[in-house]
Amino acid sequence: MISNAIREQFPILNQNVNGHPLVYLDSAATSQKPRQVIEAVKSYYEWDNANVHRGVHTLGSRATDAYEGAREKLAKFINARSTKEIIFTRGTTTALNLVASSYGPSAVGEGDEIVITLMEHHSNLIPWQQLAKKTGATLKYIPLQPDGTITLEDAEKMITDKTKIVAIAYVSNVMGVTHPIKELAAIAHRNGAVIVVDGAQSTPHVKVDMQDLDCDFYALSGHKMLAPTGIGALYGKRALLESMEPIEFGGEMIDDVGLYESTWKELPWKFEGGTPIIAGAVGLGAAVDFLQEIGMDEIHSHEKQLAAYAEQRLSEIDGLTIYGPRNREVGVVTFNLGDVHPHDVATVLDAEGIAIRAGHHCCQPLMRWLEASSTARASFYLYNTEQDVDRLVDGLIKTKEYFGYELG
Ligand code: 7TS
Repeated sequence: MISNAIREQFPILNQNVNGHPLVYLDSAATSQKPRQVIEAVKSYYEWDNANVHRGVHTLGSRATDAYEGAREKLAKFINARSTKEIIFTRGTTTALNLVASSYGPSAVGEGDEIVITLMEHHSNLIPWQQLAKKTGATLKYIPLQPDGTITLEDAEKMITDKTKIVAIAYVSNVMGVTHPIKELAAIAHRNGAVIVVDGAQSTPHVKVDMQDLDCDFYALSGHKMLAPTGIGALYGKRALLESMEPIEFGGEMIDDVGLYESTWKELPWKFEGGTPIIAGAVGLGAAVDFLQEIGMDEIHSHEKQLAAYAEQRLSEIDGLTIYGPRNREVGVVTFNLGDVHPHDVATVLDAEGIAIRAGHHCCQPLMRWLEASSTARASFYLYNTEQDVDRLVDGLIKTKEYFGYELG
């Protein structure tokens, strides 16, 4: 069971903000960090800091072991077949851009199609838009149901033998929708396409298994799963990564450099030009340990319960519209409170010590589809409790009073 003991391991949560105990409900933007992760990064800098893959000196080997050890932990965590399939990147955005820039032009040409959905984060939309523009391919959108889900029937219609790439988020950062990735991967493969999965919002919250999902590429961000900012990863099937050219050239990624020709290191290093994000990777390794000690199934069921409680409590507030499906798998709940601007909602809540996000959440096409210029979003993680939901509901009732609405 997830308990207060877990919450206590996050030092930042133990503070007052604007005179109230902090309630942090913005983990979809970035998660807080447990002491174990903070200590791992601190200890790395205090004891092991050196550059990797070069010197023979002791600190150099310790740093290399720590960096490569983190890759092993992540590979096991997502059940990749090998560490060669894990490229460290700055985050999901960089990972998706790497696929679009390196794999994209070799796979997509005029008349081909790239299939995505209307609810993609801009990071999983613009790279494909750019690729389509450069190559003369067509970008197609799987339509959304009223609750923001997609149907496999629609996916079957959109994904054809013209499709070369299907790119989709496992979990939406706005609607809290979980897409049927395994089934979509099967449809993509039947049509000779690859599937690229944006795992920014799934990896922190549900158990993910690369071999079971059978996705070809999968992008993730460390900072959303308890690790520091600036570290993330691209998983890719080995044969695909082998066939791809690096997009960043320089130190660390080369095998032999001549005056006019050079060769690259083997996987995964050919995609990691320059001094890598060593301390970030160490932090990500510690975050993976922490998540595994609790158990992803445990985290998932805690969040599912919390999301159900939030859906129920929020729906008691008159005039509040919740977007997205009911019985969501993860703790992302997006809403609007009458015609109060979401920024005003977030400002009043902030005065109560409650942190939520307001805006378009980097999903402008989705906002247009919702016919909302912006929304408010509360997102939960393993350290949140039902009391946090209660504080949110109390804060929203205060917001209504403040803006002169009658209490619901
Ligand atoms: N994809 C999804 C589904 C996301 O939620 C985000 C970040 C990204 C990609 C980009 O991740 P990055 O680590 O490369 O920035 N989402 C959010 C959010 O919902 N609020 O702030 C950032």
